[in-house]
Amino acid sequence: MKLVFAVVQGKDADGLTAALRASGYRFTQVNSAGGFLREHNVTVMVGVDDAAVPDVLRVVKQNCYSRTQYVNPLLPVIEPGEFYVPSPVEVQVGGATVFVLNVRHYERMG
Ligand code: 2BA
Repeated sequence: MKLVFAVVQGKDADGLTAALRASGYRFTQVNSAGGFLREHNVTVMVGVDDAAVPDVLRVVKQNCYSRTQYVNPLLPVIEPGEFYVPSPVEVQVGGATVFVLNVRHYERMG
């Protein structure tokens, strides 16, 4: 068994979770934020048999899109009399950042 972690942009989360439900996958979604942009993203955790991993990755790929964001870099230290014109830096985000972990033990209790 594997646990697929997919960090996806907030804008893609509803489409992805609807597609996972439609395909019959059980999953948990956690609201998260990227360490770099500090924007809302969603981490989806899907526990599946090894054989289903390629299909989960296909669903993620079909529902998550790459987007260009612009980030203002931190202001540098400027001396009196100097001035600084900030120019935003282009960053490519997504489609999704995916980790596939081995699961040592899985059990549903109750
Ligand atoms: P963020 O950390 O907010 O990163 C957003 C985008 O900014 C990244 O897109 C990447 O293009 C850029 N970026 C991130 N750190 C950077 C750095 N130190 N220098 C320059 N550019 C940087 P993605 O790579 O598509 O990542 C999207 C989101 O996936 C990340 O949001 C983070 O929440 C997650 N993520 C990415 N790599 C990860 C990792 N190794 N471990 C855990 N989470 C990760």
